Amino acid sequence: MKRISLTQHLIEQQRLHNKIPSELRLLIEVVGRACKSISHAVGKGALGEVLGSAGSENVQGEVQKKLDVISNEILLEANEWGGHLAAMASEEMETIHRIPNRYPKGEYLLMFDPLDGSSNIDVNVSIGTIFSVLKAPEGMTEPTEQDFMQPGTRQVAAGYAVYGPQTVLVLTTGDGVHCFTLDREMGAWVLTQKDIKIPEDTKEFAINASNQRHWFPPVKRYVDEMLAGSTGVRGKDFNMRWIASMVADVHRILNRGGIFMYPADAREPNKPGKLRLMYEANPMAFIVEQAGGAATDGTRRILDIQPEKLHQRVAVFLGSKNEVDLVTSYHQQ
Ligand code: AHM
Ligand code: MG
Repeated sequence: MKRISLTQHLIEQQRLHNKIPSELRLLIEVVGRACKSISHAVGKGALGEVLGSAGSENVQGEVQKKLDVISNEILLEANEWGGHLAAMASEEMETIHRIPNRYPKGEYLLMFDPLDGSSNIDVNVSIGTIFSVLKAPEGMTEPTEQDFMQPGTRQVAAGYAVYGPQTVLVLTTGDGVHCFTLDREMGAWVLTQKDIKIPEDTKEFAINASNQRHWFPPVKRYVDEMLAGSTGVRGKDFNMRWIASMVADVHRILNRGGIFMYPADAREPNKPGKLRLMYEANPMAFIVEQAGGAATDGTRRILDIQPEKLHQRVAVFLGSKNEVDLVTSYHQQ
């Protein structure tokens, strides 16, 4: 097998489509390098004394794990000095992180969830990093939070890494979705899947069913119909999977289809869902759409939502197109 590295892939994409400026390529490679470091830290586990709580909370009131904090630091440090960024934002930081004055500034804005699936860190289940890249608005001098308030359609790149049995990096720059596997001995990202497509139909769904009693009627109806199996209105049996790491659930769906749901529910009417729009839902929606799937918040296309706050939450339905369309239609009735 001819091995194509991440760098070679990006350069060839640039030659073919003229869509990946060298600054963006550098940015993606730096994020890829940071993900290698995170993968290394995750892989050490108890031996690296990286497990357990950091003894702090993030802005969303969630207890930070040591690896959440370490991963955030790795991404900040890796991306600060390259000159490709104007600012960064992270699940683990209350407000944006401007590039320090000692470094040159670039025209991109980077957002990330440094380590997604925090509840799985200490139990050796797949976790990952999610990132999204926007262009800074024209004429911006000193970046502010407002400069990040762009809908997901404006993303120029998005991706995630999964730290699982294998470490993989899944990436889109708007020309399909490609997957790279980390060759741990060589320290290289090697292209292993090109132009991934999500099957339009599926018999698999993912939702945290312990919240069932709080669901709104459209979600209840949709899940009940799947659970009714082959004798119900859907006329087929469905299987359920829930890893509690969005990266791992989305990666399964990308590879064999399925629908992932984290709906809003009746518990907190002002808190639509658990997942964050800017660095979880948007990048995943971009990837899923690029793979031929769909992503909505039940009524709207996620990528069309105009963000209002950095840590804004959103309900998420994404994956196989026909299923996302169906559950979305139940919300619209
Ligand atoms: P995190 O960013 O704090 O790790 O939270 C996001 C995660 C997702 O990866 C996952 O889909 C979801 O939370 C799991 O939630 P729950 O614990 O309710 O099943
Ligand atoms: Mg997360």
